[in-house]
Amino acid sequence: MKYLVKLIRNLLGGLIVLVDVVTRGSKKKRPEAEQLAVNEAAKDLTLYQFTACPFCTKTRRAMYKLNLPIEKRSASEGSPYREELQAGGGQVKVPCLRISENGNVQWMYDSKEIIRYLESRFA
Ligand SMILES: N[C@@H](CCC(=O)N[C@@H](CS)C(=O)NCC(=O)O)C(=O)O
Repeated sequence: MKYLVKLIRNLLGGLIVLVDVVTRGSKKKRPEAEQLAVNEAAKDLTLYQFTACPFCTKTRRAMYKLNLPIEKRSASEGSPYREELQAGGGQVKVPCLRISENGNVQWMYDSKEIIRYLESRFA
């Protein structure tokens, strides 16, 4: 039963990912120098995520639309990044955005809050 629930969850997650890829449209276009600055700023951000999580898909979609090359780290069972997320952020919940700014690190949970933050900074 547990495996069936997991299978259905992964199938639904895969479907959401597929629909997202097909419908997400185009990326934000910026002048080259501006995009280079954005790419540089994105180096201080890391997204901890699951591939088939709808909240993560929504967050990745916003990142794609804003043309943000943010590193993604899988927090799935067995991944070393799962422990990193637990140790740094305090809980294994995704999506979580790790923000490193002037030597300070913030772990932002909740897709809505993450998207609001990215839009306020990069839209
Ligand atoms: N309100 C949160 C919900 C996030 C959430 O429920 N994430 C699930 C995955 S879809 C999670 O991390 N669950 C913990 C786990 O599966 O270990 C958001 O919008 O980001």
